[in-house]
Amino acid sequence: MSDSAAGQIDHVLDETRLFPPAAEFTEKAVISSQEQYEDLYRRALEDRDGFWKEQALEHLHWFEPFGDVCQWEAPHAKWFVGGKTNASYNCVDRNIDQGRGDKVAIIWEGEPGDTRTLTYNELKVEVCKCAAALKELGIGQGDVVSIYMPMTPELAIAMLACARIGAIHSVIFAGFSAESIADRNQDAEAKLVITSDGLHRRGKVLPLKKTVDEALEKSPSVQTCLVLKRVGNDAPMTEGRDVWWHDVVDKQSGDLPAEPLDSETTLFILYTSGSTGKPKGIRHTTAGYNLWAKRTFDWVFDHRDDDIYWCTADCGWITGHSYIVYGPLTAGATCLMYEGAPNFPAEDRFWELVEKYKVTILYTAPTAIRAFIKWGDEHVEKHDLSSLRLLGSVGEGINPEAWMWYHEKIGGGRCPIVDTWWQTETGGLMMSPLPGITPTKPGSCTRPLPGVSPAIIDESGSAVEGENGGMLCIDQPWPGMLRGVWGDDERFVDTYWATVPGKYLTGDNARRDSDGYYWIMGRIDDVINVSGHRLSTIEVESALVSHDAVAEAAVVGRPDDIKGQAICAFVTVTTADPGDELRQELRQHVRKQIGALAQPDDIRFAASVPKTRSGKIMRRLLRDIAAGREAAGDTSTLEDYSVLAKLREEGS
Ligand code: 6R9
Repeated sequence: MSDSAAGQIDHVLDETRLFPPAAEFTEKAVISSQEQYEDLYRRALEDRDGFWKEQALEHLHWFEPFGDVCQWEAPHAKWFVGGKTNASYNCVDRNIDQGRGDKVAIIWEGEPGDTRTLTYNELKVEVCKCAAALKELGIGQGDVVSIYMPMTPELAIAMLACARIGAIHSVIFAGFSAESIADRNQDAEAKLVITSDGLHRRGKVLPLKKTVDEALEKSPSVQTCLVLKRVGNDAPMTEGRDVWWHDVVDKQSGDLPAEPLDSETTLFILYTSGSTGKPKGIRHTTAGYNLWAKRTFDWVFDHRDDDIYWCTADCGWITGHSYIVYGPLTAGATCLMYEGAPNFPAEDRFWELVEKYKVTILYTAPTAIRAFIKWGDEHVEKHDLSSLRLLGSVGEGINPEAWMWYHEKIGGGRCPIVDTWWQTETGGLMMSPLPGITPTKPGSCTRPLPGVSPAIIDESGSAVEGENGGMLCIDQPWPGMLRGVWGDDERFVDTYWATVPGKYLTGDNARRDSDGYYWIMGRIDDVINVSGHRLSTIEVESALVSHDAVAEAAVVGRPDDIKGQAICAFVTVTTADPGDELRQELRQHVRKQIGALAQPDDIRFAASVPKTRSGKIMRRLLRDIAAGREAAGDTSTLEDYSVLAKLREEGS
């Protein structure tokens, strides 16, 4: 048996470009020397308790001090045991205490172009009012509140209002169906739902409240529905259950003290889909999560007082939780929040926003970057993007060609790119370049942050060294780690801790190169095995995307009698009427870039590939299509069902 057949992955695509940080960036950076990083990294692991004690005392407000820093009985962790803090206090009041009351916390722009700014003082008033209203509606500590709202300031306000009184928020992305909302309401036994009459999307109005009404027919635990008027349609209101935000929130006093909460109080649950079974409610707690979001934000986004920071995610995802709300607000940042689509009214909306608000830090996703490339450079070139100093990427691996485009066209060649690898479960960033010191390689999330101890493990459970890949695990607890799966400890243990005992299984494959840089190779289940060689999907996809005619590619394996698996590539192209000639050319292109081994057996041209609602390519469904099977498993997170039907037709 060859090495690769024994569970290692053949690393095939050779990316050797290296981009060192510019000296002027390094000079002012939060982490400005390699020694400083090495020292933080060493201390966080060698003197874990001492390190995190210092961090927690300096970066969070404590109503009552904690005792033990970390109690760890794998897989259950407690951090800052017995201490009392409050995430809403840390995000709002603490900034006011430190003299930032008049600083702008949120600059918001709605899709129709309406705008609003809130200083930290103003944000506090809004959060207090909403928290007081929730109390009046019978919500208290430990109650679950589902939030199904457009990206308005009230979404962040509602999250912080829950945090203020110890209620647990469960944000549900406002693109999910009634069925998905009902599932989540039931699983969490939500008592109250916050929604709006509707939301603006690409110039249309979506009737959110109607969807919620449908969900509430199957959500017996929900007693109250709090409704924000956003679009002014005639949303149906049910007497005795539904109340308007402006009726119950606006009249409250703007001063409600934050509840001192135990460090391990559940702050929120956030549902993520698994490949099988119903979505899991990932549970995060107060102090550890809050500290992790804050410190990773400081380190990686190199935050300075005059930054205008924009994370383009939706608060319905973990990225919105940690890097629109908890991280940046605890750090006292000024955050831009945008409600709508990137291509409304035109494909330059993001760049118009960057220019208008002089955004300095932009954090977005590869799926967006690939769309911008497809839409054409002219939309970017219309705008002055010189305010930008730092760019971030999250959600999927970024193909090196997309990385180069981001670097050159958006970053003007001067902005470092932080490719941040992390998960809903990790609470915050785990591996990322530090923009002042890390020379970057397109496609690599580089190195672990202080406190993160990754291990690459083969199928026999042993650590794998060197360039060959394996399962990415984390072998030490960190403050932001998930504390469980809501209501299902067995699933928590089985999913994350049973495969490699005592280590957290991320579900991703990764390899580490000779510089100690990590390369995420995709989900473990996505690995393709061609004649005993295990290939990573992202490398074959990146080779395809580096061809001029290719906008996006998704690569999966399908059963093959001779090779075990054959490679099937779904390709979205920029040219009209692609045919056999281009197919041949793309095969040759991959052969040249990687080798004959990685040459796709099938190439299917597709108008689009199926993605999750957060923009990740859903290879699991493509595997079924490639094999000619019906798509199995949970499809509730699929963004557009019609894509599946089209692909099936094209394949037949
Ligand atoms: C934050 C977030 C987590 C999964 C993760 C991995 C993929 C995220 C990535 C990346 C390569 C990156 N992923 N960031 N893969 N490079 N920089 O996206 O959380 O929605 O839970 O997804 O996304 O596969 O395991 P979540």
